[in-house]
Amino acid sequence: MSDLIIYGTVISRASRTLWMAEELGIDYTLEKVDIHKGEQHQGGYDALNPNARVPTIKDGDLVLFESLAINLYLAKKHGGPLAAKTPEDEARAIQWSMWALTEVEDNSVVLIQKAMGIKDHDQSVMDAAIGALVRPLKVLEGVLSDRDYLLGSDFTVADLNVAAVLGALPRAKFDLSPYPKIAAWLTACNARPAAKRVGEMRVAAMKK
Ligand SMILES: N[C@@H](CCC(=O)N[C@@H](CS)C(=O)NCC(=O)O)C(=O)O
Repeated sequence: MSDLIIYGTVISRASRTLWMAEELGIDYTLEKVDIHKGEQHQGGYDALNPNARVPTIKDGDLVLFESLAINLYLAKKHGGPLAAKTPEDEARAIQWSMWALTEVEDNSVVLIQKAMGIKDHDQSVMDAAIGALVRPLKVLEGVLSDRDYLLGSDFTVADLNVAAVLGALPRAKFDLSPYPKIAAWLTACNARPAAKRVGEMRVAAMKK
C-alpha cells in the first residue's frame, strides 16, 4: 500500500484530492468509503474523521480532512509547478480556496443536488442559489480578465481548488455564457490530463 491513502470515492469531493494526486503523479491508494452506502459511519471511519465525511487522507502519521486543505498540503509537500512559489502566492492560494468554499460551494451544491436527483429543491431554492452565485462569479470573471490563471500565467493549486468547486456548475447545466472568462478558464482546467483521468474515473463509477 502506498504512503498516501485517500478515503472516499470519485463520486464525491474526494475527486478533488484525486485530481491533485493525479496532477502530482504521486503514488496513492484510494480506500473506498461510499457515502451512498453509509460507509462513512461504518468500520471506524468516523474515528479517522469525526465529521464522517469524505475525503480524508492518511499520509504517514498525518490524518487530514477538508478536501481543499488536503490539496494545499499535498501541493506544498510535493512542490513542482502547482505549488505556490512565494508566501504571498501561498496566501493567495489559501484565499481563493476559502473563497470557493464560502462564496460558491453552498449554492453550487444546491444546483448539482437537483441535477443529480439527490434533492428535489423547489424553484424558489434554485432561484435563490442561482441569484447568490452572480456576485462571486462576477468577481472571478473580473479577476480572470487580465490573467490566464488565478496566480498569473500558470495553473496552480489555487486554480485546481477553485475549479474543483466550480466544476459542479457545468455538470449542473448552469449557464456560464455571461462569464466567458470563467468558461474558458474552467475548460482549460478541465482539459488537463489529470482532470480528464478523474473525469473518466467518475464516468466509469457512475456506470457501475
Ligand atoms: N468541506 C468538506 C465537505 C465534505 C463533504 O461534505 N463530503 C460529502 C461527500 S461529497 C460527504 O462526506 N457526505 C456524507 C455525509 O454528509 O454524511 C470537504 O470539502 O472535504
